[in-house]
Amino acid sequence: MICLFLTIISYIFQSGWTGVNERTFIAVKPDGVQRKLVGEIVRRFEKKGFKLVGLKLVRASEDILREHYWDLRTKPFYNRLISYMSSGPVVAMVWQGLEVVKTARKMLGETNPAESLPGTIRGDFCVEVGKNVIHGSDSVESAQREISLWFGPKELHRWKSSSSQWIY
Ligand code: IDP
Ligand code: MG
Repeated sequence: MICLFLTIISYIFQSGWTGVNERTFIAVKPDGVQRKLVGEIVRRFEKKGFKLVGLKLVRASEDILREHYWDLRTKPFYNRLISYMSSGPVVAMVWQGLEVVKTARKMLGETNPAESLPGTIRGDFCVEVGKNVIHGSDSVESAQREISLWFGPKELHRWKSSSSQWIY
């Protein structure tokens, strides 16, 4: 009885309080797919220790893209951004782990590749802001909104990673 109680408490502590269930939405943009960067990008997130819980290759509809980039609708580059993002398939992913939103943004680099440090994805693989190969949610709230926009609940998978005890 005590063991069961301790197991439940430790599960709640691990998954809820320590934030290891935080999720972010990452998308390899059409230029990243065309330039064969999907494997490299997935490799970086896997090797970091994050857990993949959703992945699909999709040709995003204009409706999804306009909703996804709603905050930027008044920017002069907005229409160009929508046509860039709908110019080919994107690889949409959900990654999970402790502080994954903040860490993923660091792994991506700055919005403008010219300001992104070497070692970051944008710092290593692209040169211009209009073709910056990858998207990553900028906050936990945006991540929740973007994940529910791009993925249905059945497309997100709960699974136990055998390496998690070596990461947490
Ligand atoms: P983020 O992708 O780093 O979060 P945001 O400011 O949210 O940057 O912009 C979304 C996307 O819009 C960028 O990733 C980039 O593709 C595009 N973008 C942002 N600023 C410009 C610009 O000044 N010119 C052209 N495209 C831009
Ligand atoms: Mg953004």
